[in-house]
Amino acid sequence: MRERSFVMLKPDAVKRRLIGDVLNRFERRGLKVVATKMMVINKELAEKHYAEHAEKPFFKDLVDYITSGPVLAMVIEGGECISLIRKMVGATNPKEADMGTIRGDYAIETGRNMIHASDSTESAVREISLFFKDSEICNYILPDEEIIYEEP
Ligand code: IDP
Repeated sequence: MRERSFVMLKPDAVKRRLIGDVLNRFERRGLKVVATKMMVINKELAEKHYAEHAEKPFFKDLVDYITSGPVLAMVIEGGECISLIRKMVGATNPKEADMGTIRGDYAIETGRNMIHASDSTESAVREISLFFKDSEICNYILPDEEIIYEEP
């Protein structure tokens, strides 16, 4: 099995009807979606997910934002996909995000930056287990994996 990342489309992305556009980017890249869940996150889960920011001045706004509407939580699988997806997502502040990245192409403000993606193996494991049971993650093989990877 290749690396897995936890990715979440935040409420602004869902409300702006950008789910398809963003998922299309990951699929075109050759990555594999192995779990998805649309949900409204409660305050408790939001605070756990963003626990590392608990002392930051923007924490309350962040929790309010992420609980303000539906999110699309997902697990994406692919070769070294944690760093790959972070590159595709772009800088935290969309004004500094490169064109061609998701935030650089669609977003303007840090507090409405559309998407979350795990920043390390440890975060990915922690975040996936916060949002998904093992039984909700699908193991399957795509036929083009032998084309996309040198060693399928
Ligand atoms: P990341 O999402 O690019 O990994 P983090 O530094 O982990 O960035 O911050 C988590 C989230 O907290 C950001 O995506 C953004 O929504 C929010 N955030 C970070 N810094 C600020 C800020 O200075 N003002 C408002 N929101 C912020």
